[in-house]
Amino acid sequence: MNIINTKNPKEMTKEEFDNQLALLKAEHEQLIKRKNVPTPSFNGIYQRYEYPVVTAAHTPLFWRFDLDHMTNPFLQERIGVNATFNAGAMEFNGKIVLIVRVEGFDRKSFFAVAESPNGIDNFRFWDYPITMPETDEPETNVYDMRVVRHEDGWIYGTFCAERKDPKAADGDTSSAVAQCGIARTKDLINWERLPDLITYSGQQRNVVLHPEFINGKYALYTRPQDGFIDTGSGGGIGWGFTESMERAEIKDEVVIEPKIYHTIKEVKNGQGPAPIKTEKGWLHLAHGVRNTAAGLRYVLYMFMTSLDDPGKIIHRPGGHFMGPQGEERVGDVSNVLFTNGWVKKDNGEVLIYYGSSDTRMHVATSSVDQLADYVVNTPEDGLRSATSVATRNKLISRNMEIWKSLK
Ligand code: M1P
Repeated sequence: MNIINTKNPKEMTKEEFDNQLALLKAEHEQLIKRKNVPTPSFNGIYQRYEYPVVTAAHTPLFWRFDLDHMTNPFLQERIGVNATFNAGAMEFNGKIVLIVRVEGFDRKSFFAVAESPNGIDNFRFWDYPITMPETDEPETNVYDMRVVRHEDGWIYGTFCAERKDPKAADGDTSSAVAQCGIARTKDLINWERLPDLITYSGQQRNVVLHPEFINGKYALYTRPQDGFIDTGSGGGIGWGFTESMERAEIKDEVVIEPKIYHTIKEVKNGQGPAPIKTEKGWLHLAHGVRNTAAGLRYVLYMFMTSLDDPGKIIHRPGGHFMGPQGEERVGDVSNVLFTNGWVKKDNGEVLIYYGSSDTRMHVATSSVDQLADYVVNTPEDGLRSATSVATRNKLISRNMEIWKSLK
């Protein structure tokens, strides 16, 4: 409901202004406090939820509107927020926090913390976005932070730092260079910016710090690529070590999880959040990208690496773990699911956070046991139609007797 006369908008009186603002505030509170409910769908692997957990409309009104009647008599939204997506996630002081990629109407992304008591609903942004220090070579855009509580005692954020390509031809105002920005914090408010990761690949996105030291070194999952959009000879998930995070440099980057023809990761893939340690191995969540006549399609998939060597894959379930559905399919960049945050709780529950179509954030719930079962027991992709049929036929014949005995 609007207080202002939309047919003949004129400066609001102070009373109209206050009333309209009260309405906006009440609507905003209602949105934030809306109880989220599981969808009716069942797959035994994870549970989706009805409502996105964070949307642009969840950002505080005081980030967007000038609330002073004197300077804003039309109560205009002065600095709009376009989208809230691709959030890192962690437990922090007994709450679930998302380090959300917030994108303004000006197309610049920044990070902001949204906190919830249960991780399912009631996400509320902290009053101020994160003020991320810049390096000596300031980037144009930052996005997609992975947060990791490392065993060295710091919380690290690794994120994409994007700059205009200095080699771009005259008139090319699109080409960019992506590198891995690094910052660390103890309180998620004060961040110490460290130099960008040095690798010997052209570009980097989707770089994730492994939470434990490996042979006394920091270990990172990378995503080497030649160009900003096209991965060229890169495009797989890489793995490498650095002595220090204060001067992070990977001299030897090995692709451990390559892109593969005619799969869900045919064009490229990227590590999602940092892996979760289980008795069977490290659980990994990632995104895979393929091309279609309608553009790129991004889905989530999983794999498991060895406890002895987290760079060695021991289980590769075929196909996608989660693909865009319903409203998730549509947004600024449609047909995209992307993840860079999940939280394993002490009781084994796992909260999986994913962005849809570069627009909004969702949650799905699962457990370490369910995810490990999925990863270990889902057949691998046989890479041909014939092998897919053979694999499915095995399941069908094992099922037939049970199926016929069902009432
Ligand atoms: O627009 C879809 C996604 O595109 C990029 O993904 P990738 O790093 O795999 O190329 C990222 O910009 C990501 O933020 C975005 O969601």
